[in-house]
Amino acid sequence: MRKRLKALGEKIQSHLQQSLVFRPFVDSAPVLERPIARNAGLGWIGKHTLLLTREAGSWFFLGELFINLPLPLDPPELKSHCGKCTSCLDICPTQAFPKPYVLDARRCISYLTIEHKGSIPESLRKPMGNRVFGCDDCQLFCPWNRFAQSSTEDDFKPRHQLDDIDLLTLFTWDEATFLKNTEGSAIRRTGYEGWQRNLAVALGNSTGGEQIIAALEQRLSDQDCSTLLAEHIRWALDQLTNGTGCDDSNATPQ
Ligand code: B12
Ligand code: SF4
Ligand code: SF4
Repeated sequence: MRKRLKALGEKIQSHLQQSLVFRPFVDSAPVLERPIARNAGLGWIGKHTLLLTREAGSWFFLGELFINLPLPLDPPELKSHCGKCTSCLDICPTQAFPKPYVLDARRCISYLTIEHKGSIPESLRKPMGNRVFGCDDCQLFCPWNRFAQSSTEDDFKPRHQLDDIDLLTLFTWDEATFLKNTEGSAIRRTGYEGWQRNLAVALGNSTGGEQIIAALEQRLSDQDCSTLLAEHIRWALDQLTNGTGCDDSNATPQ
């Protein structure tokens, strides 16, 4: 998206006599993307705190091109079209919304599995279920996303069968395989240790079985198993061996 915004900047430049200064952003700098988008009339900010449009729901990213050219202004979208709906607030597995339009990022699975580097608070591990990278539940249950269309862009297509693979296979990837299979993907952001930490939690929430327990124990005995990872593996083993595993969780990641 950033490359395309750059191409747009170059195209605008090609129509101008004066020199244009421009810079594209896509989730890449401290730019307040949602309020800017709302103020530019692109849509409203929903109770789940994401930008929504009537046509595309919230299944899109935001990007912007800053330019030194005065342009006509579009009116802001001031009205919320959420109405009395509270689906996103009710469905959130970790109850991350203290009130509508406010997210406590510390409780959000997206933060915990992607951005957070340390230990995942124990009280939030069970509600994480089998989510190992990000979470979309508040969007999945939003009625406006019924109108969203799937992207035809190759970049959005699943790679390495990541949409149909079991947690155990992912957990047994070594670091080289992790790096190879996540090349060019946002998943790399979590790092190998974070990836294994998330998978350990998800395996602890699975229905378990000998193979899963053996894989967790094997990893725990490895020389390179960090203190952080070991703590999550021990938690997972405790869930599985003390019969406290989650009933509604299967062994396929989301
Ligand atoms: C930090 C961040 C997160 C954090 C916190 C998210 C949050 N809702 O606060 C975490 C890691 C949890 C996260 C998760 C996700 N994110 Co995110 N995230 C961001 C990021 C990088 C910065 C947002 C931010 O915190 N800005 C700083 C704060 C200060 O801004 P703000 O919250 O908008 O606050 C403004 C107003 O709301 C208001 N305000 C807020 N609080 C208060 C309080 C008072 C008293 C007042 C007066 C005003 C006020 O004033 C502020 C200034 O204008 C943006 C990209 C960007 N650069 O904007 C993406 C972004 C919001 N994320 C995005 C996405 C897709 C996601 C996920 C779906 C990813 C996933 N699949 O896991 C989840 C969804 C979770 C959710 N329900 O929000 C997209 C959203 C696209 C859309 N349609 O809206 C963005 C825009 C990235 C992009 N370019 O596409 N994200
Ligand atoms: S992304 Fe998941 S955990 Fe985060 S607020 Fe939405 S439903 Fe809750
Ligand atoms: S689920 Fe309902 S309340 Fe939440 S953003 Fe969508 S329409 Fe708004």
